[in-house]
Amino acid sequence: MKVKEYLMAKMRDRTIHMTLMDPAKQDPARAAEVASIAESVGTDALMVGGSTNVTQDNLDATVLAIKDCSELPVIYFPSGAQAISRHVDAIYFMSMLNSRNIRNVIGEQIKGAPIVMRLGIEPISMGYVIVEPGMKVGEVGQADLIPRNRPDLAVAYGLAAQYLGMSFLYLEAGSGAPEPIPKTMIQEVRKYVSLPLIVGGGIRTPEDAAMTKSAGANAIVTGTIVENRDFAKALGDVIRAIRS
Ligand code: 1GP
Repeated sequence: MKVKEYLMAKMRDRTIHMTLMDPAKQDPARAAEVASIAESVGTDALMVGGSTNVTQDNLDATVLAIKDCSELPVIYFPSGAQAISRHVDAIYFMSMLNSRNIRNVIGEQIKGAPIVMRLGIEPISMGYVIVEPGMKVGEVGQADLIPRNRPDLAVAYGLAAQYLGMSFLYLEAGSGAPEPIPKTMIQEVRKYVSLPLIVGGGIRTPEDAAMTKSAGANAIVTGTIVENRDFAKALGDVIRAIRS
């Protein structure tokens, strides 16, 4: 089964959870360990990517190590075309819709598209929208951040992604954000946009996860949680809140 179909099938039944690992933040052996613990506590897919310091070498080594010890789909979450791994199961072929820099909207995609074709990686089209505070990804992506009190603007971006024919919409508060995307914003986007909705950034507790799910997210991404040495219980609690 293709990765997009796998995700869509799961999202038809319930909200899913994806674990994000940054190849620059641990060595491949640790990434493999993190992936297998995340799988054992019920994550549905693995995402690999980071805003800075992702190289072809650390990306390939991380993906290969993860693939060795997990059956879950591994999806590349790129910050540009400088590194693309042939070993992933799919790539989010994404556009940062609210970047002021055209490079993040379509430039890197033009560089990456022929590589994705040549390597035969499944592209999953995604509109990526950065909400305040945006953290590192907002800064390096030169995002015109969506203010937290402007759900209408998030809806407008979501509708634009839908009308442009994208498959998924990702609302991102930024890795390590002090708070997740506001509930009202998720609810408004859910009300008007029919694309599968991925939400991430700042989700660390079962309460954050439950709020994000009940507001209407189809998929919840967490990354920072697995940067702690002993994360199994914390991640398990978050995933249980998403599944219950
Ligand atoms: C970042 O949305 C993801 O791209 C995950 O964020 O690290 O805050 O969980 P956290």
